[in-house]
Amino acid sequence: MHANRTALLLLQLFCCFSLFAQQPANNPLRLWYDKPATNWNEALPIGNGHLAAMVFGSLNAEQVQLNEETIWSGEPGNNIIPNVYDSIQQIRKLLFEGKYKEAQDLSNKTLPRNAPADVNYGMKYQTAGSLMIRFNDQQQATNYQRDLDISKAVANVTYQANGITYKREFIAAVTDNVILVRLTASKPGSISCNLSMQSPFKDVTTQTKDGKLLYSGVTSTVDNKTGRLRYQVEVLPKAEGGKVSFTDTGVVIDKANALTLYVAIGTNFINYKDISGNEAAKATQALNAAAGKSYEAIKTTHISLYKKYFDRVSLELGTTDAIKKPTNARIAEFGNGNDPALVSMYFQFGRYLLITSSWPGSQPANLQGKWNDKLSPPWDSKYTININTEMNYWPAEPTALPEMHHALFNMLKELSVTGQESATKMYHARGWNVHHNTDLWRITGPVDGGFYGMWPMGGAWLSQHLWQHYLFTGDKAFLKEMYPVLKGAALFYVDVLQTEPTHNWLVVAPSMSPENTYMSNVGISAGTTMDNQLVYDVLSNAFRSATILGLDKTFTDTLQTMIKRLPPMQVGQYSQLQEWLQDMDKPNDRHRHVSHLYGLFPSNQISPFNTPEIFEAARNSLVYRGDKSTGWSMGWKVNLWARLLDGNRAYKLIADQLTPAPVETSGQNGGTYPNLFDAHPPFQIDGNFGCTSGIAEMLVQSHDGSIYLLPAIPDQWQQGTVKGLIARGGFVIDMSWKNGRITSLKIQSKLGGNCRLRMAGPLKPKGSVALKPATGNNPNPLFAIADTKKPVISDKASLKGVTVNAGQLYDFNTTAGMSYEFVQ
Ligand code: FUC
Repeated sequence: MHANRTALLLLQLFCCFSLFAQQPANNPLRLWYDKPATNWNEALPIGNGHLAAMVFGSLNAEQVQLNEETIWSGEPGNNIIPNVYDSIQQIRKLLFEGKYKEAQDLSNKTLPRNAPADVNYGMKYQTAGSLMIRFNDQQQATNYQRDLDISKAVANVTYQANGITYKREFIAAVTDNVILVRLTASKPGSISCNLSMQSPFKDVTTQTKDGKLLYSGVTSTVDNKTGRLRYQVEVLPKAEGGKVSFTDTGVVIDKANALTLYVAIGTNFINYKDISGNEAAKATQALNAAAGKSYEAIKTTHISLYKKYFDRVSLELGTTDAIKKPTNARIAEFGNGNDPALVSMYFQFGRYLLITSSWPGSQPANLQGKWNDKLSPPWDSKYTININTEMNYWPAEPTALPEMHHALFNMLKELSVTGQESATKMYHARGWNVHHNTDLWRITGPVDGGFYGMWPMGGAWLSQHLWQHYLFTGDKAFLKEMYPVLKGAALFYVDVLQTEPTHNWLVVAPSMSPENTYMSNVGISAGTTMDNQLVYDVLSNAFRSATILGLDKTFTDTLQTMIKRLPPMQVGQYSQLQEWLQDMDKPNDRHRHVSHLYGLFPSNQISPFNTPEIFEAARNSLVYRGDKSTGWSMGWKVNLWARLLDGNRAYKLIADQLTPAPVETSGQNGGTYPNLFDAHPPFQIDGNFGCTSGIAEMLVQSHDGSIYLLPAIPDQWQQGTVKGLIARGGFVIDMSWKNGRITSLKIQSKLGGNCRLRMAGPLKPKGSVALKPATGNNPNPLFAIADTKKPVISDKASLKGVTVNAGQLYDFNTTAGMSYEFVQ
């Protein structure tokens, strides 16, 4: 090598390593550890929506466990069970006669739990295997650190051995569809390793060709679906110096100065009904497109594009010495320590996971986002849509990542097609529906039999996300594009609602309050509270959308008439919000689902100001349910306590979430793994997203006619600063606070219109626009409140009345594109 180039290389290496030496342990957005991962829940996730990887950082053998988002078992096709309509009619009759056990028995018989060979209960998301990088002996390593910098979406491993500093970097480039691994060392010629692939798939082919390591296979056959999804992993090693040689199934790198591995994965997936693609051609194309660029070039554009999204929101809740400890120690000590920066990192980690799992153009995040090392993951790692998939997208709008929400919207468009089959064949109804699960192939029939599976509400819940996106963005073109999906979701309920005999209310039957029972092994019901709330929302959203777009007058008349006939919410004998149409709740019911509180969060049908009795009853229900539960259940409860305007209780749920995860088999009590992944247990990503959303709800709420600033601040957050949270109406909020009072506030209006604030006290204008006390309804249509019916209250209930911190309401008019500043 030319002397100047050697000097330059040494200078670069010196800069690189001295940078590391100075890398502050106090970067607040860095998960870091002083030991390699000993299991998957300690490894660190990277992803670009399409590709994902878990990095272990082991000394002798680095494992980069790979995923590609379309590697699912099976093949295209729906899972409708034929000839069930007559039984559904019969179940309706039994329910209305009060023969609940008989109704459940018939449902179980009609949709058996143990799948007959010809029924498909949903496919499995499967791993792409692992790239293994085996090194020569380095067991005497010192100063070991591995980290994930979520402000840049880069993972690193560094250590010293034999006087040499080694560094590994990992990115899943959001700019190029490749994963890159970069190995460097402080002394030239120090990188010697072997590359190979390993996988739990048995029937795979590994070969070396054209200077690459190639690995290919086909996914599993499950239930009645043959595995036809083919994939190919391609690894291109680019060494600087040293020698690269190939064996039949591996690559040997000898004494390189530096090594970059470009990893691409292709599949034959084109869309949910077309798998005629060429996996090898797709992998090669992605690899070739990236291989012409240097690692540094890809890394630079990757970081800057990632930051465009990530940097929109910042949150500071204070920093203590705890930040100097490894992340696993901080989780272990959170309960008895003082570590507000762990909460802000956990909040931002949720945003990191949303960006890296749902990058525009990708599939929506499944139960594990995109990270899975198994062939048969828990619950198949598919989409459970009676809570989990929705929860994944709760943070999308308020934490300023609406582009990531589109992964879900695209799935909705597809479900609105496949769901017509279940609507027509099972229910003789127009429109579309989906039950409690779906997968890559957009199945819409019942999964797991006539108990869990008899829940025809997936379309009603998922389609709320379309309307919410509109409320945050005011995007009428989007509303118009998605209107057929919203209309189809509503049309299904127009056709299936049944008149229940006692009050002549219109209800869904059969259905259930997700996964819960009101009698031993009986959950099937008519008119559960959650269903009534969901139907209210889906019909109202279709009505409002059609009205805004000036469409479908006859249809909107029908919707209006039907909305009037929906059941009111009911307060039962224990002063609780009833979960079922009949007063059958048990105060000792600790079930993880809190479905009847959907009306409180994510919906806006329960308000301390407009429906105080229901608000109080909802709070009683949540108290009865208790705090500790599965990870996602606690994530939901953070949002619910925030909506109940109780910051200390919401914080308590965050603290419950930030306790070390119990062993996987322990069942119901969730927590957090060392890598900050949520534990159901086992790992399930929804709890991460739910908690991120809940923290945003503690800071800003905008569902109840105004923007409530600091609605649920716990004692622990005496002061702080948040920037970039989004409120409905397209308002961007930056604020600082001290002792619960806002000290400075900046509101940027993207859409213009009236801005109504609810907050603890008055603020002075910094410019010419002053706040004036608000009266009457908010004239901004994006703040319209729910028209919730008066509740029916049991004679046995004893409501005490609620006192909440209502703050004061202020209005000011805004112009699109302008910012407004206020100070204490
Ligand atoms: C729902 C939940 C379970 C689990 C599963 C994936 O069925 O009740 O707790 O999260 O989804």
